Amino acid sequence: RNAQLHPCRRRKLSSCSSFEHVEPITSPCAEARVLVINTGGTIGMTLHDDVLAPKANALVNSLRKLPILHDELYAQQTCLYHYYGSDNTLVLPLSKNNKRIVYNILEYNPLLDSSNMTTDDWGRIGKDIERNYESYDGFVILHGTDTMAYTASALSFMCEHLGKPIILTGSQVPIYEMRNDGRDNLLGALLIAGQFVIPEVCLYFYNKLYRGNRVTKVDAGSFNAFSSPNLPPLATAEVDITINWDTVWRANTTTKFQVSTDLNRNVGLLRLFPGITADTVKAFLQPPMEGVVLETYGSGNAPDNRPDLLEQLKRATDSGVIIMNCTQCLRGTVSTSYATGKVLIDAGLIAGGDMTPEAALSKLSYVLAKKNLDLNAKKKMMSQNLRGEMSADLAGAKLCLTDSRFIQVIAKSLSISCKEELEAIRDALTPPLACAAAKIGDIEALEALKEMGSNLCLGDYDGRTPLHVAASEGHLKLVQYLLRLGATVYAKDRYGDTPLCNAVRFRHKEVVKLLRQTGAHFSRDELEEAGTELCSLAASGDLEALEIWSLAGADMNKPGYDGHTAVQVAQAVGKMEAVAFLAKHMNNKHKTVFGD
Ligand code: ASN
Repeated sequence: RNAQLHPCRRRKLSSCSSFEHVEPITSPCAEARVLVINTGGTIGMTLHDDVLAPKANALVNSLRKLPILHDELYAQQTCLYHYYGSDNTLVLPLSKNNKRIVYNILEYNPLLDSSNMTTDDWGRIGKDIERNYESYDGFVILHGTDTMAYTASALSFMCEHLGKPIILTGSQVPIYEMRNDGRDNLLGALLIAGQFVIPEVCLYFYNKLYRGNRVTKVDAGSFNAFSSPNLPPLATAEVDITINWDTVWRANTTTKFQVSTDLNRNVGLLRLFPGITADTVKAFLQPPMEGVVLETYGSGNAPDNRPDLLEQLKRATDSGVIIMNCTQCLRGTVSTSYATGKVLIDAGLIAGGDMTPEAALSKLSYVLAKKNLDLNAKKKMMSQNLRGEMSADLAGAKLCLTDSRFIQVIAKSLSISCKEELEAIRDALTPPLACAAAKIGDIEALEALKEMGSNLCLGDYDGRTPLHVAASEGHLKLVQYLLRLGATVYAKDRYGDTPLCNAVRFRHKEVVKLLRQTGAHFSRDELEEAGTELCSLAASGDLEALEIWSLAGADMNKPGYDGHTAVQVAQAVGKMEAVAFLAKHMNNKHKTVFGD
């Protein structure tokens, strides 16, 4: 009976009182964990004196009663509450992909209407994500819609080297009302955060997942409240959830995730309008102002017959204020096609491309707070694309799919000519070909696949990505190459294994180090299971493997299934070298932060 339960909770059963009263499930499925941070917003509001205001301590209990957002029977059958030891744990019904999403809700006090949010609140969210990063597969932030685009933009910059999905959502109508958009928004955000490794700060609303720093709120009275005017959605949740992987931003990094909460508050937004006085502009640009987003006309234009105005702008940039040129238009980019645009370059403004004002403002706040950068370095950073917030210059774009000889040959033999069919073939062929190339360490073959526009991060029929294969084979250079291309260290194959698990199993120490440096970590369940493995390695005095497990982040104090630790086992069988090694590495402790 024990064996029929979810494997990660088997061990805990003996002390679970509810177990005897329910039928156990027959086929354990994969589980993902998502942390929901409830900051407030309409989604959890109720009417008080005829106005909407957040209601504390109500959301978890009402979600628990909604079968689409919580499966109580499964929770009982798998001793969910017992295992997670917290009454804010919920679990979704089985997804189409045969996954269970277990989620914890961390509710802030006080809950805020997002109009009351400040940069301190962004910092708090960032720190909570950082603290819980290794314990969850993804994060959902419940947030009011009014300033959601600002928070999403700010978090996108604050979250450096992000490898997991962070999805903001909320609603226009409270979840407690009969007709509401909160249930669908929360459900969609949870399903995506738990099932897809999209390493971005995103915003999910009305069946669409957007890049967080590309959105703006465009409608106060519609469920379709957000728009991402210059970038198509990252995913759509219609009959199926379809991820637009070509658009997903990749961090191209071998550095661990961290959150930078330093933000400069001396920034502002100034919108040009016909007849604006030089005095208004001058007043706005006075110290302590350090960074301004100037919302200009059309493709980044301002009057070129107003020397008084231009002089104020020039004075400010000369004195070190960074002024970004962003358009007032909802869609489109700043360019230099008009004389009325060129005058702003002469005044020292930086072109903001197609950034939204929300993104440009929070980017300024983030960049200006960097203490180790001088003014020129900050200006350079402002004009660079840091998190996919602005579109790249398309000059020198990658090879067109139809240019690829390989695909041409296949297309010819299959009598295919249209672009969509070609893309379908490429996408079907890429994963197994890329994995085969990774197996033999063939970077050139991977490079050729990349030139065809292939995504080298996708998994094959077993969910194994090229990074899994390269890690198994110990191809350090290739692992580096794939990480630089944005391959995710959090991909799980059908057995639930990550590239880190593979590198540990096949004892590739350097690969383990590189993956760890990039932020790879064992899951909570793997850390739980590690004790037994460590005991068996200790019994055979396998120092090499013990070292690799330690490098991979295993807790050397973790007892095995019978309660003995590895050092006790090594002592009992007289493996003194192992005893010495383990004693030295005993302080490598791990704990789950949420709930501490
Ligand atoms: N005023 C609300 C807020 O931003 C609006 C909403 O969530 N729909 O918190």
